[in-house]
Amino acid sequence: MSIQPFLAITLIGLGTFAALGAEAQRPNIVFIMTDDHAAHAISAYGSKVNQTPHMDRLGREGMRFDRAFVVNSICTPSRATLLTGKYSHLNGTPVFNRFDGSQPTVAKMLQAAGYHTGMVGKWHLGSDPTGFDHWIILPGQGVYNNPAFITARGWQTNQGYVTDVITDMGIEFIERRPKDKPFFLMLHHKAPHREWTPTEKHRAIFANRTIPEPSTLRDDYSTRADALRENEQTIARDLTRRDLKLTPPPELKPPNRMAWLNEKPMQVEIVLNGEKRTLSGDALVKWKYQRYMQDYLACVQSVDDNIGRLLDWLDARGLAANTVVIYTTDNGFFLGDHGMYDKRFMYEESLRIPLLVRWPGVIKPGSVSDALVLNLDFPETFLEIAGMKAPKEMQGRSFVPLLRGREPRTWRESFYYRYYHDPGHHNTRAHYGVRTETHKLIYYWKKDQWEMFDLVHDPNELRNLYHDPAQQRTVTKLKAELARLKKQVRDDDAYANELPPDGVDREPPRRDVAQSPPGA
Ligand SMILES: [Ca+2]
Repeated sequence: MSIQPFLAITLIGLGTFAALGAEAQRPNIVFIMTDDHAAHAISAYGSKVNQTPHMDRLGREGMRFDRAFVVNSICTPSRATLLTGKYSHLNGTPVFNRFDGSQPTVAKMLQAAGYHTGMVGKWHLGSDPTGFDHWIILPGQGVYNNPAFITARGWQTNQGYVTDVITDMGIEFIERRPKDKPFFLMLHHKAPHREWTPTEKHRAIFANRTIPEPSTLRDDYSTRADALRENEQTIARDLTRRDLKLTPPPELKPPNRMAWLNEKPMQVEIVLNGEKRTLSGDALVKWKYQRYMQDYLACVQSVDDNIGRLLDWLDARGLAANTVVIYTTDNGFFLGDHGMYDKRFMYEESLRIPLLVRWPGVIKPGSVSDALVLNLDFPETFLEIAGMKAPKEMQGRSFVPLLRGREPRTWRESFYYRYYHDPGHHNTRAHYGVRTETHKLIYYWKKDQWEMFDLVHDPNELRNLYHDPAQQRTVTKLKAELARLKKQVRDDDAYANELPPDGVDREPPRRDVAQSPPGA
């Protein structure tokens, strides 16, 4: 261990850190976060559907976390947690409401401690970023092609594909940094968020591939809560013509064209080997899954290419050795698992995030951790990397000891999760629950319905054991653990029945929205 933590605290107090010659030795932090990238679409995580050599490189040269999770699986709340180190009910952002940027954030703390801080890409918090020396963000979700950005000086539009543009901006931020300070860069990609618009180059890679279907694509939800039967994020019923990149008939003009694109087709006409065919039923499910995954994976491939480009650039500039590079995403995603796309639910595919960390000289290359880590832990981890102490209000825990190869005996063995947006998009029912190393208990409280899964014997979460008489001791234990955690994180059901208003999506000028999907 170095004496940096002590020095940091003392010298920040004296305000003389910048004058210290050792300043440049504090590690830089590049935090790359995508939007909706499921861990099971990364080859380092054993993907059966794609290859991601550059993300894999981070794992090979650093550490792969196999049990990294979010505490509220949706974009805006995840980002608020990432900045504050607090659960949604304490940072005031349980759904798509405006983030209060006047509260303490990790960016402000690093900035105050002498880091040059930057935020580039998807922000999606409704308010302007605070605590950053430089920021440039997509309005709301942003668009894939020729995206508009908001800066402190106003709006601008950049030509090009959003993943390339954001990577360029990240590199430019590092290039222009003051050389006497360490830097902290949040590089947040839009990809691979819906509606999954890839570049032509990446689309072509997957266009003629048949992606293997997940074993739970046709899950009938038997034994599970009504929430699954009521969800509106299914491959079979809920993908729109826009999602499926179907081309509107030329005679349709706006707004009818929009309406046509937003409909969820239960029958689709395709041309196969020069022959017109009408797909419905299971043939349509198969086809929809392929269309969805081909575009999703093509968007991921562009992210992977750009991570490769950034890593090469860090090498070329001699920055790699003293820069911690982190790759993760804001929430997991269903890739046809349980018949769904999207996230929100507490099931593994949506709950889990990829987390790959490279820190030369500290992490033993090729390490793997199966400790339970959370997006809640990021701020405290950044602070410890910077040699600082986290404020008591933060609710996570720095995973730097894990990076150093030592799992503390007191590391968490369970965690609390809560999803709020109900009524909300995709009709996902509000729920909360606990995940331990071996089990999961979920409570859909508005319906008073419970689910309990044995993750060791049923990793796909297909058998709800909540009502099984043989499992009642486990159910009772998990209920007690859920109550304990709920109290520990100080969740008093604020927002349970009254959610703050939506306020996140700032619409870009209309010309930037125009983005016709490629043909089917
Ligand atoms: Ca997301």
